Amino acid sequence: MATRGVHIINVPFGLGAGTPGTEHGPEAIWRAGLEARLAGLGLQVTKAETVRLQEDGAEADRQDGPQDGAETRARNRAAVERLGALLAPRVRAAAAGGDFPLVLGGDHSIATGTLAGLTAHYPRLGVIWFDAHSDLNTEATTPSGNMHGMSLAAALGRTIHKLTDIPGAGPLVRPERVVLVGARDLDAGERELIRREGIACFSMHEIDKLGIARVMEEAVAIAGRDADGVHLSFDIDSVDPREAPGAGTPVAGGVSYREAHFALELLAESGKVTSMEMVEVNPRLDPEGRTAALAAELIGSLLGERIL
Ligand code: 4U7
Ligand code: MN
Ligand code: MN
Ligand code: MN
Repeated sequence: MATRGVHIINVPFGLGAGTPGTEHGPEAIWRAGLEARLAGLGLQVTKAETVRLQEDGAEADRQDGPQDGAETRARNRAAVERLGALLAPRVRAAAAGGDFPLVLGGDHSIATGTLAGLTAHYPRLGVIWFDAHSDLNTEATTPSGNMHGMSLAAALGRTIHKLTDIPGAGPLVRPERVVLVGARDLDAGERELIRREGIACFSMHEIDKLGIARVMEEAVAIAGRDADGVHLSFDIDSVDPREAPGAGTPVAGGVSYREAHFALELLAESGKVTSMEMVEVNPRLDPEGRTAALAAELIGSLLGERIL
């Protein structure tokens, strides 16, 4: 990794998810010893800041159903949009400052804000979306109304409120530079969008068949094609629930502990990844803190930690 400074942006936000708790993700990942781990790698946290909505975390604000009227079935849409508008300029500044931007969620709805900030700095950004899901629902196709299942669609411009509606955002993310890794739970509308747009998808089937090393090699090649930056959006539910129990939307049959580490070690070796976000860690579902500990370890692997 060329950069030696890491700029951390904590995003304690959980209103895009159906299950409360991801708003406690950042504190749990820090508590798992993130800073010492980075220091051990010779990396310095040059800046750590927190982006939050004033009212987030208040259970009273959690809404149970679609609240935005007939035009959209997206729950807590206004809050997700406000959060994105606050987050994007901070991410842009982090990237522009030359340090490695590391965003700690929070649920995955924050990704639209992260990507808006990144594309402002890297207009030809590639994206590796490591997730059990594809987060490609729109307000028309979402089965749940939860916006953490729509953030990649928003980044591609497929939802009512999309990446380019965020003030200061760069261009939309291009489908030909998006790679899904670890998918095993796709909704009908998502499948259709993936096929129609020709989005590269290395589902668990391809990982089983090709092996994670080959998959990561191809993922880097696709995301990096004519790109000026490559972002890793890592949803902890990509990892098998046996190893990552603290995820709100667990799906059996995920990548193993070693596959996850190996994948991020290979990304580190590639030297191509210019930013990362770690999302969906829900400490409320995992009082032992195993999931946050894994998240901190995986960040270490992406930033160059080696066994020997
Ligand atoms: B996550 C789901 F229907 N697809 O849209 C939806 F299965 O950020 C799940 O990947 C979305 O954790 C999961 O609600 C969002 C569901
Ligand atoms: Mn996700
Ligand atoms: Mn997911
Ligand atoms: Mn989830």
